[in-house]
Amino acid sequence: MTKGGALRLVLGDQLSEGLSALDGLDAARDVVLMLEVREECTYVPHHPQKIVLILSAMRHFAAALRARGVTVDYVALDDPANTHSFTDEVARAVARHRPEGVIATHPGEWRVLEAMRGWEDSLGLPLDIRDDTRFLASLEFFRRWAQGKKALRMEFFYREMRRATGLLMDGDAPEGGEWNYDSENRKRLPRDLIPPPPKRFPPDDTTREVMALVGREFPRHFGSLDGFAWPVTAEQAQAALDAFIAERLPRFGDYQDAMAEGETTLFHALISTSLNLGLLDPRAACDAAEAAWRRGDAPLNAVEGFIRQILGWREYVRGLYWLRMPGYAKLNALEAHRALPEFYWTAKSGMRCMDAAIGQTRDMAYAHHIQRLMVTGNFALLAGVAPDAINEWYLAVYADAYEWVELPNTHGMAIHADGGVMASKPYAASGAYINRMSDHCGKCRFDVKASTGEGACPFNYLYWDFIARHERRFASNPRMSMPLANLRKMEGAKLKDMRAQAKAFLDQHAPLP
Ligand code: FAD
Ligand code: DLZ
Repeated sequence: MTKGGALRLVLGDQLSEGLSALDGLDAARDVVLMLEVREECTYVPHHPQKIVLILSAMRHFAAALRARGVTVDYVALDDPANTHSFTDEVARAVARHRPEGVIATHPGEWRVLEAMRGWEDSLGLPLDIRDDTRFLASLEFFRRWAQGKKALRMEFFYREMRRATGLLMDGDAPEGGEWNYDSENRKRLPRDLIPPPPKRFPPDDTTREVMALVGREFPRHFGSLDGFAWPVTAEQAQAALDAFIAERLPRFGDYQDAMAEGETTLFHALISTSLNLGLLDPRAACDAAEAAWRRGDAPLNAVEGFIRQILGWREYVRGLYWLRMPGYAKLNALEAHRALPEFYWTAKSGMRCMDAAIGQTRDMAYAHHIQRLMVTGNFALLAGVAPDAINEWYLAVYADAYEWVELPNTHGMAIHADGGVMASKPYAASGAYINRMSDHCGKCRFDVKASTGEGACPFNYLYWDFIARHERRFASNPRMSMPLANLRKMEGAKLKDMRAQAKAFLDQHAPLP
């Protein structure tokens, strides 16, 4: 095998039975190629749990294909002949199998697509790069929607997607009469409400073997391997979704934006790793949530909120990424150039909210959306951290991170580096927001009510330093008129103090040499 057959490449985040690269597979002649390569493990220093998750899920997927009689050529990370790059490993596999052609599915990152585009010439074989059909909107659908539009707002794309899929629709109208119930989804977590913990999947033999390998190979990557509990098969991913729908979906909406001391997951689903690897189908996740609402098991604000994240945000960021790359990654609208403060790697800023978000990131390779956006993202925005530095951090530290989803969320939503392609104004907030949505501030050594002086909350003086720094730029944005008006009312000496304190705090936390 494969004389006359095809070499079918399956990448680490393409672990779906229905993958387009496997369409029409002839088990008698074709070979599936899967590659564990160092280049993919190190192009950013991925969290060890992320590497374990991907390699273990790949090994389980290969075993499932083999059990169905498919020939899988699997190159392991510790294979002495491994050249550790996709391009060179595909060339070696072509030499081994002499296929008629290579079949692949469109990858999730621009840099991989660029590499693939050279393969036809370098291999001297036809290469068929098929669409990735595991999304609810094709790239063509997104392009058509975006065409001629001045602003590409998610909310309008989402409505198109509701119409196109029929999800939560009553004929032509949205169920319940509204498209979006976000205004109901901003509650603080009550003290006596304990969220049910997500389902955990302790490592099996395969995962344990990969954990030992990753521990040996990447000992200096940020993050702990202990406590690994991510789903690594489609069956486990389904069990995680089922548990979420039964136990946490009903309150997902209410507490979607909440943060709380000691609560790392609240009512979130923890399914992004499975969706992004291809272990879970996004449509199935949306259908399961809608069915829970139709049964009366979950309220509409929760179900609409959950479906919007997947049908709206997830599809939208992917469409935007492929529409705007490669230029999108280079944008730096706010001219931010600061290096990443050292506490993004140590969880020792002294700020309770930051250290909680970074600490759980180190321990679990997970933080929920509002921690990513309004804590670590907001800090990077206010501090003026360079887009490349903060993008690399998000891409490295989260188990669900691939550039197609990480980049628009960070670059566009969190740090406004795209100058407003995604969001009409920066998501900038002072400590008051964190105090409203969490109980962190009560236990923090900084005072959230103070903006200057010893012990003032850094988010306060950084916020005003940010607004003042960009005063001229924001003057033309009507959505920034309120903070600008407040800035102008502010006493000059107070602003001066805040700006000096912002500088001192950031200088004190410059990166380690
Ligand atoms: P839930 O809150 O339970 O939401 C359910 C699902 O909706 C998620 O699993 C996810 O698939 C989808 N979803 C929710 N919000 C978004 C969003 N903004 N964009 C895309 N999908 C969304 N998500 C990633 O999958 N990978 C990333 O690398 C990533 N980087 C991010 C970086 C920043 C700065 C920000 C602000 C957000 C990022 N997100 C990313 C989006 C979001 O934070 C995660 O999808 C979510 O926290 C995953 O946890 P969950 O499964 O518990 O999600
Ligand atoms: C992220 C990742 C890692 C850490 N390792 C591998 C690997 O060894 N083999 C593989 O096929 N894929 C890996 N991946 C995922 C790829 O980086 C991903 O497929 C591309 O970034 C395209 O989305």
